[in-house]
Amino acid sequence: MGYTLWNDKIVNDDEVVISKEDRGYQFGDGVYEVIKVYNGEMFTIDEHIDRLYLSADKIKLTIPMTKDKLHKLIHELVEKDQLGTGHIYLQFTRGTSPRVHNFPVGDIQPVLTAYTKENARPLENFEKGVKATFVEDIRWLRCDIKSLNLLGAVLAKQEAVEKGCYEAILHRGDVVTEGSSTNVFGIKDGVLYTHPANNFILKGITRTVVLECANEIGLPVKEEAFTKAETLEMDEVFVTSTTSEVTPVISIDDVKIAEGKVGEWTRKLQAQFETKIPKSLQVK
Ligand code: DCS
Repeated sequence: MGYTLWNDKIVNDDEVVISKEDRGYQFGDGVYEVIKVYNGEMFTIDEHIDRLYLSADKIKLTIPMTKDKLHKLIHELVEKDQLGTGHIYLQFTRGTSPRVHNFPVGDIQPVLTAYTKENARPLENFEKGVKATFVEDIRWLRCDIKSLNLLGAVLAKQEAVEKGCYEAILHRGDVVTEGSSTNVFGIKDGVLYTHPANNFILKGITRTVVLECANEIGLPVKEEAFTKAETLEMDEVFVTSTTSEVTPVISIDDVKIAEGKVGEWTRKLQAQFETKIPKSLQVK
């Protein structure tokens, strides 16, 4: 039996009651975060909490507790679950009320649910790299919000999986934006490129950490978009996320990137990322 953080209490999973008229359930009206836990320690927790409040603000949802209180509750959940290495899933919906599209008037309480999941780090992917496929980015124009509305991402990832790929690399017209649940990076002639953090992508927490790593190892960064054709010509390509960390991409639609080998800079970035992980579980 697992536990769920439900509003301001940690309860047994089977005690959670979600209304059929919860706006998250009916409209995807809410925001979420996925937070990595290494050896019982939450990674970049303040950054995730800050982004959650920012996403909530962008959809005019007021989270009914302070950041400190939320931090404390999530910490309690991790302890109660005795989570080692894995992640926390957390979401706020706008709450429950009779179904109308506009925000309900009157008293409506946002609904928080959060739970943990034990998950080994995907070390084999880090080591060998993964395959990807290009998929048209059909999502809305506010991808900077970590919204519960994920249908565009769901359809893209499904297409990737059906093609035997790990990730869908999304593009608007010719321009690569990000992955269905990752940020995309390319390295060409010793420069690291990634799409600027605007409304077309989610500003990944891992993305920020990796840009920091690049600085630390002397790899110049340009936050500039690149095209599909340019992606295929990159010396190295990789994707990042909370759970994927730095995952090398070795082919896109069966076209090999750098002869299908994981590049030197990617290895250096992985090693630098590793130094940031608390009580490091080393990649062997
Ligand atoms: N871009 C999109 C569209 C994402 O959904 C995510 C994370 C990222 C980028 C990377 O952001 P982080 O580095 O902050 O994780 N997606 C989360 C998800 O839905 N599952 O795992 C991570």
